[in-house]
Amino acid sequence: CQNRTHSVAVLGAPFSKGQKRRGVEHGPKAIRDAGLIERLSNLDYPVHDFGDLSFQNLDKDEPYMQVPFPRSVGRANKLLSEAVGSAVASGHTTVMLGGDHSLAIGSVEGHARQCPDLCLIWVDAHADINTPLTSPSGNLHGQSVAFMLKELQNKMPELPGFSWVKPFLSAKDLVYIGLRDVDPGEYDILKELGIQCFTMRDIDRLGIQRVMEVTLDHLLSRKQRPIHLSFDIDAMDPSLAPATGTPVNGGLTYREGIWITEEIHNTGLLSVMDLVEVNPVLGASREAVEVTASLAVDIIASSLGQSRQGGLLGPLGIPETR
Ligand code: B3U
Ligand code: MN
Ligand code: MN
Repeated sequence: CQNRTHSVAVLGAPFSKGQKRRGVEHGPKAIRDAGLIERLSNLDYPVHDFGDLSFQNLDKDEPYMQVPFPRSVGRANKLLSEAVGSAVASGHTTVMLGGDHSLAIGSVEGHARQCPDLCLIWVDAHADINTPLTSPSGNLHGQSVAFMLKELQNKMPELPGFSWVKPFLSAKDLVYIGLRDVDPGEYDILKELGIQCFTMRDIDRLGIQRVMEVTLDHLLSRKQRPIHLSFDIDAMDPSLAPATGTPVNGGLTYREGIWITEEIHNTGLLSVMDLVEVNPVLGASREAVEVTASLAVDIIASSLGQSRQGGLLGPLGIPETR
């Protein structure tokens, strides 16, 4: 697990069974169509586009305790875990394009297998920390973090499709940013485990600069370690990211979103990032889809070092006339 980006791997995960609305499986294509690969190739390292994973359809996948498609979600995440693990093992800073946010289970698990001391920054309107027993919807994209946490081990039933996942993350190694729609069961879990959270209210109070300072201090002050950034596009304000399944008003501004990713880039420790929940079918117009996908590209490029301050010209510097 190296720090500083030398090369980037892009991996698409066209998958939507962590929730019930269709369309989010087209997220990877929408983000690529918005020019992702070209934008990343303007930064200074090679970009390897590994294309999209192909997920098989299971004909029989009955709900288990209100949870829809458990076997499909479990299997897709196992495949993704292996793909992310091998991209990280090859030394690439890896970008996973979703797909719904249940995919973070496989993405973070595969990353953690290679880099067991990673820390996780979860940027989202939602905490995605329901257990199957607290979830109001049953949807697995609202439960991803619960599968990861060691402290929730005795609160997680065994779901078909998930026997390969063993909890691997401690509550102290996780920070949330952007929360504004937290279910009662989730609130209890966040409080009981003492998880560091910055809700939109905290961002209003402290400012995004201070929020990132405390976030990075919380995760990195004892030692430098790889960062996993799991970025749900619905963290951004719905005026900026309308094409998503569960928009919530009062989200991050463009500049707050970019500040978060610039600060993460500046640590030199970003190892894997997820960009999830772009749903091109839910945009009210073509323009709504395009602004959402192009925002996703900006967030990814900024995480990987695209700078608002400009960059160097190259070794020769300013051309001379004589
Ligand atoms: N917390 C709710 C809603 C939700 C979670 N994640 C999204 N929506 N995108 C749930 O279903 O668990
Ligand atoms: Mn989410
Ligand atoms: Mn969300």
